[in-house]
Amino acid sequence: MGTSPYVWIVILSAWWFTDFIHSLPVETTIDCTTGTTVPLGEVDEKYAGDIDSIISIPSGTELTPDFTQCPQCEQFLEFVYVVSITNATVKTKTPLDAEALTETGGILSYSITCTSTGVTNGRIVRIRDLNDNAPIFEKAEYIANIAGTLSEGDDVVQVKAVDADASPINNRITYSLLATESSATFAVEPSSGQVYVVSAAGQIENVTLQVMASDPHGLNDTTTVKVMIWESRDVVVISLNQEIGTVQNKSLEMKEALERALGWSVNIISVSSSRGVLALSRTIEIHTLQGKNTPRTYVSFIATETNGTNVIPKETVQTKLLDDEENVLAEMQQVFGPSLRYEVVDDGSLSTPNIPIILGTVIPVIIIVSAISI
Ligand SMILES: *[C@@H]1O[C@H](CO)[C@@H](O)[C@H](O)[C@H]1NC(C)=O
Ligand SMILES: *[C@@H]1O[C@H](CO)[C@@H](O)[C@H](O)[C@H]1NC(C)=O
Ligand SMILES: *[C@@H]1O[C@H](CO)[C@@H](O)[C@H](O)[C@H]1NC(C)=O
Ligand SMILES: *[C@@H]1O[C@H](CO)[C@@H](O)[C@H](O)[C@H]1NC(C)=O
Ligand SMILES: *[C@@H]1O[C@H](CO)[C@@H](O)[C@H](O)[C@H]1NC(C)=O
Ligand SMILES: [Ca+2]
Ligand SMILES: [Ca+2]
Repeated sequence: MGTSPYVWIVILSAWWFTDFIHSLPVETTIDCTTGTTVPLGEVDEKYAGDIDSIISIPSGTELTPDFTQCPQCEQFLEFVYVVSITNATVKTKTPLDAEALTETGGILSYSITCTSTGVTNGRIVRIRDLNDNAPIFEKAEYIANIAGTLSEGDDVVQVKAVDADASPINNRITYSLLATESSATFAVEPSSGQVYVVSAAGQIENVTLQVMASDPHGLNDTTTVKVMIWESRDVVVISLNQEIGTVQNKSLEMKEALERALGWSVNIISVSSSRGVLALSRTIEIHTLQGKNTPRTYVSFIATETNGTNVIPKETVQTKLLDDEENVLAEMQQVFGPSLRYEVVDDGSLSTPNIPIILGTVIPVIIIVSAISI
C-alpha cells in the first residue's frame, strides 16, 4: 500500500533484468500483511495459457485482481479463484499482444489484493515483441505533380509506411526503389521515404515508380508513385489568406472544391508560403487589402479536362477563377470557412521575371468586428 505501482514497476524491471527468467506459469504466494512483488519473467507475444499459479492461500482469504496500474492489461487476463480453495490461477483469456501494450513498454502488470487488509501483491510479465506485422503504406498510390524539368536533387514526393510492431527491431522501416525503366533517374532516401531525382534528367516523360518498405526481417509492402511532368507555362497560382499548415492539411478537400467549382480536374503542383513553383528570385509581395499579418499561402495547380488528358490553358483557368468567383468562393469556403478569400496571381512571362500582378481580388471590403461588441 502507499507506494505507487509505477515505482515498483521500475524497481522490479531493473531487478529482473539481472537474470530472473522463468517459464510460465510461475508459482507464487500471497502475503496479506506486507504484500509481495513478483516478477514472473518474460514471455513471447501470442502466449496463451496460465501465467501465475497462486498456492497456499490462507483459508478464508478473499482476493480480487486489480488492474489500476495497467487498465489495458485487463483485456488479456482472467483470475480463476474460489474463496474456499487454497489455489488460484491467473491465465490469459486472449493471446498476449505486445502491440496493445506499447504504452507500458511491453510490460503486463496486475496485482492481487487481499480484501481484508487492502494489501497488494504485484506481478509483472515482460512481453517479448514478435515480428507479426508487415509495414503498410499509408497510400496505395502517390501522385507527384511537377512543373518544368527535373534536376538533380529535386524532391519528388515523400512516401510513408507504418509497421505496427512494438519494438524498433521489428518496426524499423527501410524504403527502397524497385528497378524499373525509370528508376535510375530517381532514388528514395532509405529512412525517410523521400523520393528524389538523382540524375539530371532534364525533361522526362511521365513515369511510374514502385517503392518498397521493408522491416528488418523482410516483411514488406509496395506502393506506386506516379510522377506527372507538366509545362510550367500551364501553372495557375492563387493565393489564400490561410496558414500554410491549414492548406497542406486540407489540400485534398481544396483540390476537390476547385474541381467542383471549375468543372476540370485539378493537379496540385505545390502549396507554399513563397511563390515557389516558378522560383522567382525577385518576388515582391503586394499587400492589397489584406493586412501585413494576414497569412498568405500560394497554391499552384494545373487544370486538365475531366475526362481527357488535355491541359486547360492558364489564361482560361484564370478567367474562370475571376468570372465564377462567387461559385469558387462558395466551394472553397466549405473547406476553409467563411473567412476564406483568394486572389489569382500572375507571374507574367517566365522570360522576364517581374513583379507579380494581382489580376483580381475578391476582397472588396474587410469588416472589422470588434471583439468587445460581441
Ligand atoms: C494447488 O497447487 C499445488 C501445486 O501446484 C498442487 O499440488 C495442488 O494439488 C493444488 N491444489 C488444488 C486444490 O488445486
Ligand atoms: C503527363 O500526363 C499528362 C496527363 O496525361 C499529360 O497532359 C502531360 O503532357 C504528360 N507529360 C508528359 C511530359 O508527357
Ligand atoms: C516481400 O514479401 C514477399 C512476401 O509477401 C516475399 O516473397 C519477398 O521476398 C519480400 N521481398 C523482399 C525484398 O524482402
Ligand atoms: C495539420 O495536421 C497535423 C496532423 O494531423 C496537426 O498536427 C497540425 O496541427 C495540423 N495543422 C494545422 C494548421 O491544422
Ligand atoms: C465525364 O465522365 C463522366 C463519367 O465518367 C460523365 O458523367 C461526364 O458526363 C463526362 N463529361 C464529359 C464532358 O464528357
Ligand atoms: Ca514488423
Ligand atoms: Ca509484434
